[in-house]
Amino acid sequence: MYLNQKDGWIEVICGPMFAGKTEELLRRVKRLEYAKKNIVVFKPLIDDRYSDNEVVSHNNNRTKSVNITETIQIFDYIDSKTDVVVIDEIQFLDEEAVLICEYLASQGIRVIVSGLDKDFRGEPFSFMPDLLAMAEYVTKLTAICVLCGKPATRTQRIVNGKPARYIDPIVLIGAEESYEARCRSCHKVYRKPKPYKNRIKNK
Ligand code: TTP
Ligand code: MG
Repeated sequence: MYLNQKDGWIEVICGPMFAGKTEELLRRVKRLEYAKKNIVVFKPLIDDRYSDNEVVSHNNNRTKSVNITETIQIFDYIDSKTDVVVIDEIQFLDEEAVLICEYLASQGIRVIVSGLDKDFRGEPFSFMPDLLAMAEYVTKLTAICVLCGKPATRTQRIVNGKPARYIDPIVLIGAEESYEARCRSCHKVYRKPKPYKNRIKNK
């Protein structure tokens, strides 16, 4: 170990909606602020639910953030003094995010990101599997299933009171749809293909 060595790494906080991913991200940011680290927080512009230049959790905790539409813009806001790069809702960025997180970590930067591991269909969310594979540390949070109270690992999308259709768009932040945390058995997707249906004998 060298003196003054600057170690970089990637940590990912993932899970379904309502798991407290943003809350956990903000907790880590707060600790690093107390330690006087040089931190830059980013979020994709696509999510404008709360505020334009802040990351806000359900508990109303918040921190200043920079809106970006493309991952490459990160380089406009960091310099040699940056210790930590933080990105909330990373699943909405372009897939260059994986290479850029790798590069930042290789340059001694601590990269802390949070994002959905699965989309409303219960399938991997865009480049998240690659990012999870590259990360040194992964925290997979669960929520609570609104139907049965068991740990929820999935996000149920509901449109007009019914489970969303498999063919619906992955990215949807509008007024008609709503989301719930659900466990594997309570999670429903209208017309999701079931390739191995009835393949287990006597079940
Ligand atoms: P999140 O920050 O993951 O949701 P959250 O704030 O409830 O979770 P947490 O407390 O863990 O931070 O935001 C997810 C966003 O993604 C939300 O705006 C809805 C959207 N979304 C899609 O566009 N497509 C999908 O398939 C799913 C599951 C969510
Ligand atoms: Mg969140």
